[in-house]
Amino acid sequence: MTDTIRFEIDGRTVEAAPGETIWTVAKREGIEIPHLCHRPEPGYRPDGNCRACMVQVEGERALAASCIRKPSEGMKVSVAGDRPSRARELVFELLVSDQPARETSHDPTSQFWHWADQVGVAQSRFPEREQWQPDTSHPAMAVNLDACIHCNLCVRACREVQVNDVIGLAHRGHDAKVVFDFDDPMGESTCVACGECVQACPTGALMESALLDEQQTRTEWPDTQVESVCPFCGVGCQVTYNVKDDRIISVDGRNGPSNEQRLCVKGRFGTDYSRHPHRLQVPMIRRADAPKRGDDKVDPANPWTHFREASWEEALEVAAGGLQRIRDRDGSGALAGFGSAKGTNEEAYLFQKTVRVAFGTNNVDHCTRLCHASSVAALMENLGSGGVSAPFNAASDAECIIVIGARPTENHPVAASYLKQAAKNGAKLIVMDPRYQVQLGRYAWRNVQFKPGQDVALLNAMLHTIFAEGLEDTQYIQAHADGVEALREKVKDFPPKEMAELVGVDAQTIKECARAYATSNASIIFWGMGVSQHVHGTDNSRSLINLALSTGQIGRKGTGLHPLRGQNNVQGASDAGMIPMVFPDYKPVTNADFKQQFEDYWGTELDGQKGLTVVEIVNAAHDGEIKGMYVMGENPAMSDPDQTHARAALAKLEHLVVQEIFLTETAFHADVVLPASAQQEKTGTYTNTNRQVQLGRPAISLPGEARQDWWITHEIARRMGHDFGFAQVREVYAEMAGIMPSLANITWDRLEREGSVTYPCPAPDHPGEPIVFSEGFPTPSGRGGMKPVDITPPAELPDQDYPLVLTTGRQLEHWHTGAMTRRARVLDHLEPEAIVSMHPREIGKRGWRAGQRVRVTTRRGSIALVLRADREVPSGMIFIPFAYAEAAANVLTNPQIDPDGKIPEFKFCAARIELDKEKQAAE
Ligand SMILES: Nc1nc2c(c(=O)[nH]1)N[C@H]1C(S)=C(S)[C@@H](COP(=O)(O)OP(=O)(O)OC[C@H]3O[C@@H](n4cnc5c(=O)[nH]c(N)nc54)[C@H](O)[C@@H]3O)O[C@H]1N2
Ligand SMILES: Nc1nc2c(c(=O)[nH]1)N[C@H]1C(S)=C(S)[C@@H](COP(=O)(O)OP(=O)(O)OC[C@H]3O[C@@H](n4cnc5c(=O)[nH]c(N)nc54)[C@H](O)[C@@H]3O)O[C@H]1N2
Ligand SMILES: [Mo]
Repeated sequence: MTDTIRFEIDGRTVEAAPGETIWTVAKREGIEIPHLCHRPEPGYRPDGNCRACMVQVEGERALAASCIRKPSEGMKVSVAGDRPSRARELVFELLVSDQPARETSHDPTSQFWHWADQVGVAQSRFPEREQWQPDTSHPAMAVNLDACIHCNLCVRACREVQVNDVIGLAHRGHDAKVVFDFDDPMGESTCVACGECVQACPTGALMESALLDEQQTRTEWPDTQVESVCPFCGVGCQVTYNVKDDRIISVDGRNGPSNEQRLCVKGRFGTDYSRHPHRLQVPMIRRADAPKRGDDKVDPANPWTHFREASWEEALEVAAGGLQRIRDRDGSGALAGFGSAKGTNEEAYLFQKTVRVAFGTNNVDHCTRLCHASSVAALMENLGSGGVSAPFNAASDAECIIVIGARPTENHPVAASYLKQAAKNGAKLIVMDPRYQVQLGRYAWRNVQFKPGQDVALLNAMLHTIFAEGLEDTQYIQAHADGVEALREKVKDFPPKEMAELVGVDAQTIKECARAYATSNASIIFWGMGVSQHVHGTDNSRSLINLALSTGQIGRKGTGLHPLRGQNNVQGASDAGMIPMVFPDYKPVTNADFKQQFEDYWGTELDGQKGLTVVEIVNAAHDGEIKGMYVMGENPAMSDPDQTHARAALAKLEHLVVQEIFLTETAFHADVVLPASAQQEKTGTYTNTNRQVQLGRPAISLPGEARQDWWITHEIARRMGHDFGFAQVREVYAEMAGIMPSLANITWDRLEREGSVTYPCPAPDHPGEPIVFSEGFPTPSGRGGMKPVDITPPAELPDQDYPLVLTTGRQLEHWHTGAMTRRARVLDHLEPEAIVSMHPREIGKRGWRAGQRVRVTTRRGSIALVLRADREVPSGMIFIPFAYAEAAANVLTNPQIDPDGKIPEFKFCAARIELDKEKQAAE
């Protein structure tokens, strides 16, 4: 290579690529140079402030910090020489003098002490400095500034890597001090507990408090470290589980392609749910004298009022026998299964195979139906593929980024860090959401706070501007997209000026956003549940596709369409065929050829009719048409809309088998409860939102008699007469990969070696294609489709009795129905109770106070919870997260569904709020 720089380190000739520092080259050459303020991991800018990495450059008087100094041709660098060695020693001596003595230090095995040992400085000859008070105000992290060396890594971690802007360095010189916000205790600051600073801190000044005793001394060290993936969201962060005595004591971010070492509060501090005492440990069968199903709640700490213990043999016989009985008597159509997007690809594949082969029906679905079903419907219809066109990290290459109906700082926090970084580096970030987004909005070029349910009006108005001003990409359209004429005609009816009032955004802003998106060299769109969870969710997504195709903002670097996938394995579970209309890899069940292909592969006859979807299955159970169900790793009694109806449906089932890790609200209704494996206990692959297939490994053992999910499903199929003959997980993977072209070139061995491979993958040594659709689309014509769409109002509009719009969703700390996160110590501590958010002005107008108990009522039901003041929520709207069983949002929500995606309208219904009279009286 011509740009290579040749220079010498300690007399050895070495080569540097352009931009590389002396430190990086030395490291590659196996020459260790101490470092404290320098972190070679991605995202960290060298700062050169601690001077632990000093080297001598021949001919220069002053020593140089090797972490920041770049070599030049012919330069002679001395690392081991006397002068640089003594200088580094002195640096460590000074630093050691400022540290608590090693025996009482917070982390005697920290990076700092490691390097002090290497340099040979154990004790200092300088006097010790004054003591600091520990800051233990945060439930997950302890701050002990007596060990702080002002290396500034935590500041860079917080501001530059995770872009949370909480940590700063106040004062100068000897008084310099790390502060949170305005020198607040960490636990009272705006810290979102991503823990990046803890991971970066080289001295133990910032540490996981779980590793420390009361004297702030480290007492816990891992005996093993296991490379796995995070169990929570679709970002798919790679983690290292640090394990001691069969318990995860801490979690670190690993250098995965989607997270580059970053994590969020759940991944880092929330995996202890798997060791919660409520974990199911023995198979259970409903007692003959138990109360009627669904009539009352079961105490997960004492399930014996409703269930009795059973052996695996008995439990599996009863579970499979009940399903078989219904199949024999009422036919396959009387059975259905809900699988899990939290489980592995192999579990999902086995689950859908069991329903299709052993139950004999396509009635198999999962939470994707409640999630991106409408997005996928629109994407399949118009682009021929439901996956993302580019990874979220592509935001770094974009000039314009639209985030619409998604709240990534809470729901995909690691992805959000890339979006915030891109915005800080100059990309125009446009946030479109009825609820203002403080965290992301700070970095936005435009915050478009528009009226809920008006996405089509807003997006059509943008398209109007694009066509009216000739900003469409005619060349791209000619080459790759159909339907432009009809679209152009349609959006003529949506001039921004006329849409402004309906949408609640001035025409100028709409036009500016349209221009920015259309004219930038690379624009990318991210969307989430605010787009998909409406009765017009598919139309919303069609509009986004229209935007991308009309402007050619897809298929190139920095462009694309990215529906942020929610669950850790919702992409994989969908790919694996846990969808009622399609076999694995989206092969329509109604297509005779595909049916034949799968019949041959599985050696059995299959059902050629589309199965029912989640909400349809619940309705069919309510109507008595579905009589038996197998639910694995989903909690529909909490996550389905119109909960009273959903639970009544579950209660009506003749036979319900629930395979879970906790006794959930769904399991309350079960006849048989099968104790399964948590993510931390199993082997398997997961596919994240970026289409990266990644390997998860077991870190801890199964509790009690719990068994692996895949084994349980396999047993149920076997006991219904279909022995698939798998002995281990990798065999399941091999069968999947054998019939799923999407997994071509991605072998199990490869995943064990590489940890992560993106599909589609063109060759066994290729890392996979992060960006797709550069040469057109996987549709029959090879072209994408633009579809004109009209405004469909939400199914239930506010009126006199129910004057407010109720929207539901998530919080950073909780996972969906709370089954897991309310059993995670730190997460539960951070968000302990059910709340409804309302703008403080609206609270004031009613003469109420935040913190009061209120009652929220819709046409479906009523719940009582605590009122929270939240400036993000616009007037006329209230927001409720759906994680709290004691005040379940889905008691209130509207089950009306989108005609194409069959997704319910979780984001919009009419509601009323009043003070909770009973509670006020009791106070
Ligand atoms: N902490 C946490 N993270 C999660 C999850 C979790 O439970 N907890 N769940 C995971 C899953 S499965 C999913 S699907 C994702 C979901 O992630 P997101 O899609 O971010 O989910 P939500 O919070 O439900 O809603 C997103 C946004 O839609 C906005 N919105 C409401 N109504 C409208 C509307 O009419 N139009 C538009 N454009 N926006 C609207 C809301 O104000 C909200 O900001 O998160 C994943 N990550
Ligand atoms: N009101 C309202 N409702 C919504 C939404 C909304 O925005 N608003 N969003 C919808 C969306 S996008 C989604 S994705 C759904 C999510 O709905 P669900 O999938 O029903 O919600 P989770 O709480 O994630 O349920 C996962 C269950 O799996 C269990 N589990 C975890 N790991 C394992 C495992 O390894 N093995 C087994 N066997 N079990 C395991 C957990 O204990 C938990 O009970 O909710 C939907 N419902
Ligand atoms: Mo979801």
